[in-house]
Amino acid sequence: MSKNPIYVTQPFLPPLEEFSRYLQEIWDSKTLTNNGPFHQELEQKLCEYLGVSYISLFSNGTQALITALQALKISGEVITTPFSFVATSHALWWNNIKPVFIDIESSTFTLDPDKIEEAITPSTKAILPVHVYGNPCNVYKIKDIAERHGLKLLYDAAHAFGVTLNGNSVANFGDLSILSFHATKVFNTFEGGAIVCHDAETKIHIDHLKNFGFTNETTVEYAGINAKMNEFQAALGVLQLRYVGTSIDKRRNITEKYRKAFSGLPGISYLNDLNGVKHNYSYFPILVDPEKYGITRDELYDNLKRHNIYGRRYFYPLISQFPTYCDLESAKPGRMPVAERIAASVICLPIYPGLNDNDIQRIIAVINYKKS
Ligand code: T4K
Repeated sequence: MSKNPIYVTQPFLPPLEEFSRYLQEIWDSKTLTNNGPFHQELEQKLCEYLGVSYISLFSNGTQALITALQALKISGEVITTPFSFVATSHALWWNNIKPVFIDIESSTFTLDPDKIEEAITPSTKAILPVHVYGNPCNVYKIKDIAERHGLKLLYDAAHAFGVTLNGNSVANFGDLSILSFHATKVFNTFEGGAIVCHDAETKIHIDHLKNFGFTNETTVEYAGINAKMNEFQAALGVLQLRYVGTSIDKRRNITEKYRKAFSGLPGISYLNDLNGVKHNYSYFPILVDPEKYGITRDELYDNLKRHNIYGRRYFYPLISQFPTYCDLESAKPGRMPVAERIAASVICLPIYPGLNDNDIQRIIAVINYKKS
């Protein structure tokens, strides 16, 4: 039995002494939240780093999603993927919107554009695809469908920080995109998130919505929420931005080691880099084919655990299988064969900047030897 536990991820943290200077500034200014100087600095630096026009910071990605749906005034039905973290559909549910689940593509695990049109009804108001694991959706095809049917398009880009498609940030696609800066993400502010939008008017509207709907000191125009990012999170974000490029390089390095180790291993498959995409290597999902590999996904998952290695079966079960959603017509078993197959065979292996070579070899050894 090996010693230290290895989890699916571990947050990157900058040197504490560097952060203490930022904390001193907050202590001196006594500005803790409500669009303070670090908040403004982070918004500006993120626009530059990501190559997006406007960004509005949030306390977390889920609040960003919920607020984005409010900003777009969505009601009725929204077409979405079952292969995501449950926050994607919960944001719809919290807005009284009915999710309509459709299948995913086996090449990227993202929403299958060819399944969208048959799911559109008179109540459909929007499409909510997810760039799952940071793999860009088929954004051009989805845009075309949304435009032809007059649907809003909101991307859940929680996994896609820094990902570009043909040189353009994936966060630039759709009417709005949301990001997550949770501890488990490529870029973290402990908790945090953002909405990316295309024009100043929309940003101002979103900023009002996340601050109770206040439009000035005495006017409340909307039933807004409190979803503001505080100065501690924003200051950390400013510092984290200096390191995120190196973090992504380390993740790419680990990805290459995994790919090399598993290429040709019967029954284990993984995705390669996609054409035109600059990836962020946020996750390393493998698919287990029990016929060829010899043991099932869950047996491998348990073997890893016995070796103190905690992969995660993201995203199993499918969102559509949870009690909140399983009675929906679109959630019925058998309707989304690709998503069901992927959810039944996936394990995300540990990947994070601090994962050292010994630990990588430990993980590879268990997968190569199957039964030990
Ligand atoms: N949309 C999508 C597609 C998402 O994936 C998410 C979040 C959202 C929207 C919503 O964004 P946020 O509101 O979260 O900003 C985690 C995260 O909590 C969640 O943010 C994330 N997706 C989801 C994919 O993963 P869990 O329940 O798997 O996390 P947990 O606590 O089991 O952490 C995994 C491992 O990471 C732990 O075993 C150890 C390590 N870890 C975790 C934390 C929190 C640490 O070392 N330190 C930490 O502080 O959900």
